Amino acid sequence: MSEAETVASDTETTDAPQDAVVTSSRPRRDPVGWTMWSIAALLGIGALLMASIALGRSNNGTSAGATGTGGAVATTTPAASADATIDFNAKPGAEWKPYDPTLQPAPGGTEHKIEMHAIEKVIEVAPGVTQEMWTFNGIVPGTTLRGKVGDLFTITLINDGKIEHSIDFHASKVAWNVEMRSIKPGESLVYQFKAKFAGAFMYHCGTAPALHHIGNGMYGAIIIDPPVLAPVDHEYLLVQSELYTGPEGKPADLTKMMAQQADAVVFNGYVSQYKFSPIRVEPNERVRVWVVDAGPSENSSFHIVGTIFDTVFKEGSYALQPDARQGGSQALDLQPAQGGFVEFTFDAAGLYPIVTHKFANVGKGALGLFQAGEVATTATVAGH
Ligand SMILES: [Cu+2]
Repeated sequence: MSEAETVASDTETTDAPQDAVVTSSRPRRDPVGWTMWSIAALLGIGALLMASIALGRSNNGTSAGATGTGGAVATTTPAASADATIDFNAKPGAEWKPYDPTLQPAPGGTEHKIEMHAIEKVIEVAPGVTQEMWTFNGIVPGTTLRGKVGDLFTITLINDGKIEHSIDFHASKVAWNVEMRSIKPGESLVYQFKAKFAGAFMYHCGTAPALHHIGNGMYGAIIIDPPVLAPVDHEYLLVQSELYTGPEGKPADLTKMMAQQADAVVFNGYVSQYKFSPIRVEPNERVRVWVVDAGPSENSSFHIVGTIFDTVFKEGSYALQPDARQGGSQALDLQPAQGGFVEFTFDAAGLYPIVTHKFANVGKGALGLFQAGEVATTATVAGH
């Protein structure tokens, strides 16, 4: 496919579903079809590279597990080639609903009694691709928990699944062999802890191999608010993770996880989710985005094109706040199992891509959009 043909076919995607804006019922024109190209232009990546990323997906999907040389490779090749292949140019169907990125405030009170169900469930992870995810409460990421320092959390974990599972809250100080023990299908346990420290914590299933359970969807976020949290107009949560596809409708591929050969890198469990369903805010509104890197193995350089973070909170501490230092931050760097938040505004109406600036992963689905105000699609397309 020539560059011109590729661009032409990409512009056809501007007729994507128009009803998917997350935070607003206002009608909008779908601006996303050209996004990969506009980001490429913005960041100085050539169209040929983007085309090769797009075209290279199928190669990636079939070659995973078949790297290197030697006799062992041949035995893994047939299984790997059966893995579901993600088409990064495909669009979700009309029934698709995005994972709501809105972070609700902590519920009142100082005690939180929560039921968590470990359950395997077939979930769409990319347009036309489903996997049997291992989940907390049937969603990936699992249900978000939130409280403040000093709160008491009493979680009942119920295993409604087919295999053993467990839970490990990074916001807790408890014995691994007690609260984090694995339970069989039909069993339950009570995991209680007092939140002693503020942060954007990960929780996950720790049943061996933990790599497989985290890599197949058993993760989520527990937010413990710091005592000082400035008022904002919107709060969102984005959890970055990888996908290592197994066959269609089946669990993810542990071999690819061990080789760190991710098929996709995603925010909130779905390829390019908020490209398909931009997060709607208004210019000059203050926005706080909490970010947790669930991994299992990839880091994040969380960046929003077109703005600068004036506040950064990472791993329990403010790295930056608006003050006489007049500092600005361009990216929040997180390793797996780290979290924090950034605060910012958008100065003008328009589209603002959400990425990890580890840019190989943008072409693999670590891409979203903020839409600030009304956007004239034709004008923005012409601009690129
Ligand atoms: Cu598990």
